[in-house]
Amino acid sequence: MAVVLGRLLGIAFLVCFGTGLYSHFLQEPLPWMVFPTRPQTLYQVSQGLHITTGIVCFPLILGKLYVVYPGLFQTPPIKNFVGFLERASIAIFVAASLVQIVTGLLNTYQWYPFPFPFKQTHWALSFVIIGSLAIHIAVKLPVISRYWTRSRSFDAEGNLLLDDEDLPLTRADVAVELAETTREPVGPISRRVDGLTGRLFDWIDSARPRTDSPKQARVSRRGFVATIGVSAAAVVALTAGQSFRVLDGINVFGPRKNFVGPNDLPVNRTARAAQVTDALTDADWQLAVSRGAVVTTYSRADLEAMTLHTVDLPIACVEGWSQMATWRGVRLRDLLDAVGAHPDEDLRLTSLESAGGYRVTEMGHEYAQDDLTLVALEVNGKPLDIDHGFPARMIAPGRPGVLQTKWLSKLEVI
Ligand SMILES: Nc1nc2c(c(=O)[nH]1)N[C@H]1C(S)=C(S)[C@@H](COP(=O)(O)O)O[C@H]1N2
Ligand SMILES: [Mo]
Repeated sequence: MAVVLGRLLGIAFLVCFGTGLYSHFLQEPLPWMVFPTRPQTLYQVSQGLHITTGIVCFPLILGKLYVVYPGLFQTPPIKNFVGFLERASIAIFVAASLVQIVTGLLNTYQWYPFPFPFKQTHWALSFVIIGSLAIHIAVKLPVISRYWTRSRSFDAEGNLLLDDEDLPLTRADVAVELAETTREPVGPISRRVDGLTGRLFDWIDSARPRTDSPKQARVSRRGFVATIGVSAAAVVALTAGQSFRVLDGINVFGPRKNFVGPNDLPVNRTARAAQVTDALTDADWQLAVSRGAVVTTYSRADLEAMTLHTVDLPIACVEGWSQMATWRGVRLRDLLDAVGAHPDEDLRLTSLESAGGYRVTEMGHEYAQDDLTLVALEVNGKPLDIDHGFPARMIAPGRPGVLQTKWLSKLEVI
């Protein structure tokens, strides 16, 4: 069970790490990075996977800790240097993982009852986790490779031949070992496994002294697997609807519900929270588009008078929730062409918002030049609500929600 859960956790952590790196670099790209803009739902899927996989880690980690719990209290606590490395890496791994998934989950509810910044901590801990996992696997590598390379076989007397230990291991040796063990009985398992492993179990079973009455395991294996399986399925089913439409109907715990909010779309940060007032967005509002000394300005009426395009693109928040919406507005490229921007030039976006980490952001040329990237004026058939970024907001394919800037005021070619 420890190995099975360990493998599942290994996969889950790699999925979280990979999708996490992708999300991180979308928000803080290295200078040479260029990102794919298709499929439009790429970030929605990758971040949905990140959050959902993170949530599945809860039952998996608790299950794994339950299984290995007795091993955590061995005596003596540390046997040798490798043993020390192993236990230290596990201690760090377990602690970091628990902090990571708990604070990650709280972040999806935008609840921060801890004294450190979420984003930086989440980023740093991911390397602590992957690093200590690598040490853990490295320490276990001899066991792992022995498992995959060992050829098990039996001699004519039915003694087990192992290729790297004192050979052969006799029935009598095993009987002595078994008499001292208090693990669950192996009998019933042998009927369910085939091949060499099955023969190995049969063989061990046949060597077990008949007088031996092993203590019952704490929980039956079947009950344990069912508990982990059902909890994992339940936490996914009851939250994944925030990221994956098909499960929307049973989204009980996910903090955002589809279609609930102005324009039938949830709001992340309200105009009020961002201190964007009606006065800032009234008829005097203007969008300035510039490249060096060349500046053009547009009122909302000017933008409405341009060729408008309609696109279906999701808002996909880093916190996991996402929703598809139908946007109508001016193609960004048309505005950039008007100031003579080159196809390989990036863009800086400024919002009316007075403070906040996403007031000023940058957009790579791959998004700026994309047909689907709009300065949106309407969503879902109605003018943008002020909470969705009225008078105008950016919407581009495959970008995290945080970069879909609301209440635009300035676009500068850089
Ligand atoms: N100016 C500005 N734009 C912003 C934000 C913000 O805080 N300020 N929040 C972003 C985040 S985190 C998300 S998920 C999306 C959500 O868009 P919505 O509120 O219209 O659904 O807007 C983005 N645009
Ligand atoms: Mo977001």
